[in-house]
Amino acid sequence: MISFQVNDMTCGHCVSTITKAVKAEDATATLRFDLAAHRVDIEAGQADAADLSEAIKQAGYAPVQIDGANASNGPGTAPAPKGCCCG
Ligand SMILES: [Cu+2]
Repeated sequence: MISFQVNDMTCGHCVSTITKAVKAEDATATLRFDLAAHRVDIEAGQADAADLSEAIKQAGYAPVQIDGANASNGPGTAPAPKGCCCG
C-alpha cells in the first residue's frame, strides 16, 4: 500500500477528483481516504508511487508520500494547504 499526505484535499469533491485521476493512471487501484487527516491510502495495481504521485499532482494537489519511517513521526515536509479546489 502507498500512502500520501495531501493537505489541500479538503472535501468530497477533492476526493472524487483524486479518485478519477488515480483511476485514470491505474484502473485497478483501490483508494481509501481519511479526509480529516488529509490522507489517502492507495492499493495500486501496476502503478508505482511515482506514477500515483504524478497523477495526483496533475489533478492539482500536492501529495507527499508517507513511508513507514515517516508515518510514526508525521509528515514533516508536507507543503502548506492551498485551500480547496472547488471553492
Ligand atoms: Cu474540494
